[in-house]
Amino acid sequence: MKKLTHLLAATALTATAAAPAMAEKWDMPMAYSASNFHSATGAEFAKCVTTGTGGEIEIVTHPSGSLFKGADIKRAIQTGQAPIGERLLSGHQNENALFGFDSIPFLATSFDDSAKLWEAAKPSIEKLLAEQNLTLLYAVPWPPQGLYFKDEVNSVADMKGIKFRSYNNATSRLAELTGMLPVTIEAAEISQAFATGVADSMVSSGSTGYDRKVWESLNYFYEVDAWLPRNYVMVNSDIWAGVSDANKNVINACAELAEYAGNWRAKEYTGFTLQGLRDGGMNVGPASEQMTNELKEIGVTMTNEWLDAAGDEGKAIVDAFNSQ
Ligand code: PCA
Repeated sequence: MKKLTHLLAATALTATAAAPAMAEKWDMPMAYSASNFHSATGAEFAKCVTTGTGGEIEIVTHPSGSLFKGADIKRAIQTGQAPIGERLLSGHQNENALFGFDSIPFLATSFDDSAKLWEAAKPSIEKLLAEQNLTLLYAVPWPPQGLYFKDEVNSVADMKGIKFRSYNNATSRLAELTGMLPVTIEAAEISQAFATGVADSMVSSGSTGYDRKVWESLNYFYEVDAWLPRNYVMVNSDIWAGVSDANKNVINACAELAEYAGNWRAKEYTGFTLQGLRDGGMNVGPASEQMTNELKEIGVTMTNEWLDAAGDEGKAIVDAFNSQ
């Protein structure tokens, strides 16, 4: 962190001391609510860049999918409609299975393991993104994923026929394998979906349930700790190539700081939001032994399916993770 602070101070000074160049405004679409810790981290990152570049690059965040919806953010950045933005990495699993490395049930279930898994996967993901004209700036995990239901559920059999809100391929597949009916809905729209009965369950973090006040419709949260998916911030590579070295240094230093702070916030937010769900009136606790064991079996199936789909590179990621 010391090195980082020095770098930041040095680059900020260089940037402000230079003759003012043309100021650029970078709109930064983000999919999750302004109050969410990812959005708060993004807002701090934006401020850091704006200050650090002496206003040469001003980043303005647009949370809650207000500029582009989550599913449209990557394309908007690839095509230069927006220079920078944040998206759920595993949302791209339908393009390439590798993007789903962080949504394999029960592979990495703690913050420490999630960090190790990310270390193993990062070079492959950076390469995939680079091929799509995207440069990775930073990535931050969500808290562990648990299961939300309206009614009490003690086994996979109890899940049969329940309408399930999904957010990527892995979550849709989980619904299929548990006999539920998946419907993909952006986090920004789930409060309404639950209120109107479009869905009665989902897998997500305590954080998203808290942000969307799901206790207004749902009553149970089972702490399954299935996986920790990741959000990442990307910049259009053509635009990145046109940024001065001094400003690139500032942005990279701000990104490093954001990743550090975002990880810290994610951990802090885990307990805080689970308590928030309880305060909202939800039953929060571990799943029954039977349900846990049945979900673990489904996890084995999904791990094998992912390894088949992700090929040698996927296997190398899992092997590198397991050997750490
Ligand atoms: N919240 C996001 C993704 C993972 C999470 O915890 C969502 O539910 O859309």
